[in-house]
Amino acid sequence: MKYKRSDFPEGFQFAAATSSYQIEGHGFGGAGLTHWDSFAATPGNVVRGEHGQTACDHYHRMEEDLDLCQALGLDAYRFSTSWARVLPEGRGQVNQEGLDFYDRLVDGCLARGLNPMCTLYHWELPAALADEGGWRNADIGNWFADFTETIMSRIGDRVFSVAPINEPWCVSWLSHFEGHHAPGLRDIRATARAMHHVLVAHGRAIEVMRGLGVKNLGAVLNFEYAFAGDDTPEARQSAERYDAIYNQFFLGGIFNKSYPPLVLEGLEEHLPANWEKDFDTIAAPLDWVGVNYYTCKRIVPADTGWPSLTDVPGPLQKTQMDWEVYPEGLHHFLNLVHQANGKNLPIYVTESGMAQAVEPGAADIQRTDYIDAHLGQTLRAIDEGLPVKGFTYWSVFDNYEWALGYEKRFGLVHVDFDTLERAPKASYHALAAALAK
Ligand code: IFM
Repeated sequence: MKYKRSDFPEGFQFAAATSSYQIEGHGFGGAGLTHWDSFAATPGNVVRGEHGQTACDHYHRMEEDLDLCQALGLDAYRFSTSWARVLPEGRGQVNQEGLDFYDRLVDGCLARGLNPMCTLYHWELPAALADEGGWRNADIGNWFADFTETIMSRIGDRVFSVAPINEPWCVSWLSHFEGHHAPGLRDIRATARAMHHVLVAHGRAIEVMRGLGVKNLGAVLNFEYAFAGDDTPEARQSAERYDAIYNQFFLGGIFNKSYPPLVLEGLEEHLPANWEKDFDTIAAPLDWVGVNYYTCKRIVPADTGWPSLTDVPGPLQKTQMDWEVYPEGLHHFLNLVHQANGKNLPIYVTESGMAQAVEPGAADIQRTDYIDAHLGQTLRAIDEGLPVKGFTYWSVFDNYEWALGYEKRFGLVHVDFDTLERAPKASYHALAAALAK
């Protein structure tokens, strides 16, 4: 690799990430059903109907998996807790086995010198709460606050950092407007409510954790660079609208107590009553901000209702996801987030990575190039004075890529989904060499 640990400031955190449903195996340890189980069981939603019941069986192989993170030379491990593993019905009865699992996970990180970076929710909503409307139901802020209290009362004293919700855009827009993720809705009213409630839930969780004395609380947002797909004013306006929905809405709520006018023009009439009154909760002060960044999109107008846009293919190199590789976008969003928070908050790249089908032992050059290019843009921002404090690769392991099942391989470690055998790829070894102290 081109870059190495010594190119970065002292204390910079090199991390890698996973999430609960994507690796643990939700069939184990008394976890309750989630909306991903029923979404995956519905024909046509997920490639080959694949689901997370076994996934990487991290539930039983956690020690071996943390050993791999340690041997890679990481400073931190970013994981998530499953709401349905801790509270199988979403509320009420606690699954002690689930709490014990996350307790062992945090201690396992600490024993290996890995800072535990925790995300409370990475998309596996308990099915019982989905039955009650899930993210559309205004009560979800309180349900999520109770879950936060339960899990953080157990592990909150030992985690390095916590973010309540991974990628609010995916939880709301992708899942309620585009219908690509659970619960698979395509409904503008549901979308507006989910977008707002996800931010209220974020704020309530921060409030609860401050009360418990949990330290180092942040938000993890995802971003996609929006190019105009052609040289017309209409394409430029469409790209601005896409940018407002994807990149500005959640930042606006959290740091500016407002939503962008370009989003309100389509969503305002569908928001819950008195939505402005929730901004004090939503904008609870934070200690850091996380940027998840993978790619760019080329946006053109579409002859549909609001937001009247679609995307077209671009010319850059693509990954197995068919996503263009545009590292400069990361630099753009580090700057955007820096300006938006206005408080010089520490920024972490909490996810960046690429999928490519690579067998163990084979060269993995596109992945190491991708990491190098995104580390380069991170370093560029640091050199310009931005307080970027860490970089997290997605993901440690090949895992369940949601509606695309198990074939999209983001891992530094290859997983054979028949035998569940782990095998570090060439990129794992290259990164280990770059991180060696
Ligand atoms: O696998 C996902 C992850 O769950 C959230 N961020 C993007 C990754 C790649 O699509």
